[in-house]
Amino acid sequence: MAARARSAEETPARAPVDVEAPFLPGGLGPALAFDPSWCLVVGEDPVHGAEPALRRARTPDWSRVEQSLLCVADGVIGTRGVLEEEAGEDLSAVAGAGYYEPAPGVGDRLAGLPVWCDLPLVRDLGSGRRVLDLRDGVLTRTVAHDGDGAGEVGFSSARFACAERPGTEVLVAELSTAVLAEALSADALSADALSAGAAPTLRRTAGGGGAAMARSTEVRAGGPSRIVVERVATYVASAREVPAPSRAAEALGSAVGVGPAGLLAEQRARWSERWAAGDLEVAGDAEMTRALRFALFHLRSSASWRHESAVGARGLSGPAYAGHVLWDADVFVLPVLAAVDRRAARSMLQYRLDRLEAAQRRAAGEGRRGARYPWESATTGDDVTPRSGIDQHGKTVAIRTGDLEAHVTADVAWAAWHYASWSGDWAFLEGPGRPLLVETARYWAARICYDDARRAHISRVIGPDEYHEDVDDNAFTNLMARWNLLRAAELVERPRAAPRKAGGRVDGSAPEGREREEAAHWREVAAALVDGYDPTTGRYEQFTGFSRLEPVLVSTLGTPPLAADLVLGHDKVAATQVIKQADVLMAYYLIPEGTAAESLAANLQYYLPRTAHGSSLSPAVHASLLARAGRCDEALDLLSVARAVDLDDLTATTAGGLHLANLGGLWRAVVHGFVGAQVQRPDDDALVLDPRLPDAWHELRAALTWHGTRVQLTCRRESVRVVPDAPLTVQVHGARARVEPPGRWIG
Ligand code: IFM
Repeated sequence: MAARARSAEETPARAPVDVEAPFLPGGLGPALAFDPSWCLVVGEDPVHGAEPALRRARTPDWSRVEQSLLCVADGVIGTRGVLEEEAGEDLSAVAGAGYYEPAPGVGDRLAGLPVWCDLPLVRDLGSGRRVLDLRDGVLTRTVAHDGDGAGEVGFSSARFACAERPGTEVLVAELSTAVLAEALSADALSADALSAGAAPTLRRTAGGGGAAMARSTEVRAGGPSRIVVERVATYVASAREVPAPSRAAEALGSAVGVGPAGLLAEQRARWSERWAAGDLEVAGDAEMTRALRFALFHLRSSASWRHESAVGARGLSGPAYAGHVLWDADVFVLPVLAAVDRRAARSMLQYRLDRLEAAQRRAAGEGRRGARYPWESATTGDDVTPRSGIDQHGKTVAIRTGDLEAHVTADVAWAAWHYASWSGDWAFLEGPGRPLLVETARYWAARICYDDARRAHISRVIGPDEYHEDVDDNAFTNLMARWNLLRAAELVERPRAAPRKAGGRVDGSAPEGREREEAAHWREVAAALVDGYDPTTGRYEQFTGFSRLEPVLVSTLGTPPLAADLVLGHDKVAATQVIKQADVLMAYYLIPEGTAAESLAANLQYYLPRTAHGSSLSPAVHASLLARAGRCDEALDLLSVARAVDLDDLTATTAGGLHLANLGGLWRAVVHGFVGAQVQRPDDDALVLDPRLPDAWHELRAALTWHGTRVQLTCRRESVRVVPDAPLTVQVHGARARVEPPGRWIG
């Protein structure tokens, strides 16, 4: 293994291509030692060998899949893994969280930002070997160049998005002059040839927003015929106003003052702190471990601790779903961040809180009290779900989720409660979170209708299973609505620590006495809401009439995951019991305490064979529930399917960005499914654990933070080691124990 030089003077003229180069390019400093459980390799992969042909064959534009996988983001700005020589032409290479622009047909969509990482290299350079090191978020690229002689480096680069200062991006490249594009080669050694002008680039959107990008490029000689390029870029972007370019310039000045090596040191410190606060490892299984860390890495990269975080279904890694925020954010991404990065979870909630008024407007538009959150949300919080799309035959079809997929309102309330349950933060629920719980409960109370027998119903909805539209009394929606009503009632009835505002009102809506009366009404509604549960079978009926549909099992159509709506056609699938994704089972996933005792097994037994996993988020949900039901080996099988969703582009849609809900599902399948962490209430007085491992695993390690205490868990079949950073009460397999640092084995 040949050493790479660290400074311009020391850089050899021809550096051999080395799989494990000990130094990053351009004097950036030592590389971290290669570790397959931390490093995602694209190109020549020491774990898999050559890139699996199957993946490439299935996905014609595999390079766009790589761009999603290799995205580096800091919660504010995301840069897809575009090649430096192609970056300038790619309109979706760089995205900003919440930086939307109006677009016909989709309401708002993520707007492209000026690209910062483009370099004028020769076009046929090839992508080389790229490694995303999840430990510090540094993406490196090493390309041999024929002109340099076989096996020698023509180009190498290191790129990262500064987790410590969101909106600041760094690229350091070292290259042979032979890889510069023709027109530039004569001047390539001159520092000015590649330097961008000092004035920030300003872009405006049609919606009154804008973005400023400032960048600095330093070019220096790196030895005979070699140059080093150091680039730092900073962004300020807003969907609502055009930022002063000076803000980007100021941030740039500060970052350039620190310099790439200093920024890298900050980056490593921040990520090492992050990994100490939240990590997963399956002992002896580097591939699974890497997939879990890949999930944690990208989830953390999708939100920042800044005021609010709009986390789209694909985060900052791609343009699919126009960057819209769906329940994916609330019930799949937020729970992970609540356990590993509380401030980022809080900032996701702020996004919803800041759009409560829009949700109230929508409810009012329906002639109802309360707040109804949109199925797809962007800048204003108005519903931006497209009303139609094109099917596989080129036919225009109606999209009805925006009108009918109402459960998102309860999902948002669940996210607020769940955040408080992980953090132990009643103050959040009693303060900023309270109007959200109250207004969403009001919506459900206004939405229900009573029948002659005084049973309450919610009609005309779509549940998570989007194959069946416009159904009545969807069990998941009703159970979630009931849960929302009861939690809001509890909050209103709870003696308050904080002084009430003038006039005895909490949010300007109702005096205290009336609120309590309202809470009593919510409890009545919750009790009257039908949920489709049949005590004789122990099963919930997914919606009224589901059991009368044609009882088709997915195994008769093919091997899941499959798009059964494409196999059977939209109308035919709706006439069968084939479902797209967990629906009834989603209730067990989110609110097990709101489901009938001991009924998970019967519902899993019934619904799993009917589930096509036509949505990417479905396999991980089932993995979690199967583990809870004690079917751990089947759980691991589905976890392996979920792992492949993005890493193997299982659904051929990763080119549009990573499926964040699936990534969140992977974490949850391990932490809730296998570790058995149950976190239900902010006043839980113990961290409840109930580990169950599949046969193939002998040890599972998890680091997370519960109620402000950082804890490392090592789960084995018969025992758990608990290492908290402060005294902690745990309940393991039903037995309570107080654990003091430095921790101990239990069981
Ligand atoms: O939100 C999901 C939905 O549940 C199923 N279709 C894909 C959406 C975006 O991930």
